[in-house]
Amino acid sequence: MSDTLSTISTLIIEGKFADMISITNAALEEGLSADKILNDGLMPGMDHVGAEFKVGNLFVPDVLYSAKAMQAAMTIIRPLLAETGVETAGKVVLGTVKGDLHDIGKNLVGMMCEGAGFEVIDLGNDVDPEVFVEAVKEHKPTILGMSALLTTTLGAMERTIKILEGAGLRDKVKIMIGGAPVNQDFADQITADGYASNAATASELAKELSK
Ligand code: B1M
Repeated sequence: MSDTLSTISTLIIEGKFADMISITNAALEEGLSADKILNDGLMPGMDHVGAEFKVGNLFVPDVLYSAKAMQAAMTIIRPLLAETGVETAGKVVLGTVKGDLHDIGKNLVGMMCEGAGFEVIDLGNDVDPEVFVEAVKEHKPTILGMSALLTTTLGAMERTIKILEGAGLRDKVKIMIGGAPVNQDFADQITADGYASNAATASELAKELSK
């Protein structure tokens, strides 16, 4: 890993959000691509934060500073990731499900999909099933993407699919789901069209489902 990528990971871990703009610009000036900065600098840092939070070595405020640092860097690399898509691959309506405020992973999925050439309509977090369904009606996306990070919010994915079925829209859109507690078995159980374990495979899956 280059020194700059390693510094980016460290700054994410330390939550040094004020330094993220300058280090991200320095990485770009060094010739590092936006996706390399994301995959080899920012994401390893965030993975480390998640692991340390889990074992109690980091606390909620630490994680929030790291998330803020991640978001600062993303303001610079988001448009660059989006630029790498040469043609519109389709439309993705994306959101974190009802009751769930985690949006870092969902935002990464959105950015990777933009990078893969999709137009992304991000509904944010804590999204009601009915709001997802309304967005499908309004935007007619190729893909509906739902993210959940809490085991307690997984049920909202199934509720959304049921409401889509009730509205006669289920066969109009492919459903992609993801998030730490989600797996392929769960996707099969709720009849989602696909599951991706990370942002990179999510954009590949979105392309696959759009064929
Ligand atoms: Co929360 N939190 N959190 N948290 N948090 C987890 C998820 C947890 C595992 C931590 C732990 O206890 N070890 C745990 C859930 C336990 C469970 O349900 N099994 C947990 C908890 C309990 C909570 C609270 C309840 C804590 C509390 O208040 N007592 C609370 C809930 C609030 C709510 O949502 N209602 C809470 C709050 C928070 C913060 C606000 C402090 C903050 C969120 C900030 C934000 O998102 N803006 C936070 C964070 C940051 C985490 C951890 C540390 C990191 C999550 C993250 O951003 N990871 C997390 C621990 C962990 O994951 N190890 C934890 C980095 C991100 C890049 O990965 O989100 O997994 P991830 O996304 C990946 C893949 O999953 C996938 O691609 C992404 C990129 O590669 N993916 C998709 C995600 N969505 C996808 C969608 C797709 C496809 C792939 O298709 C559409």
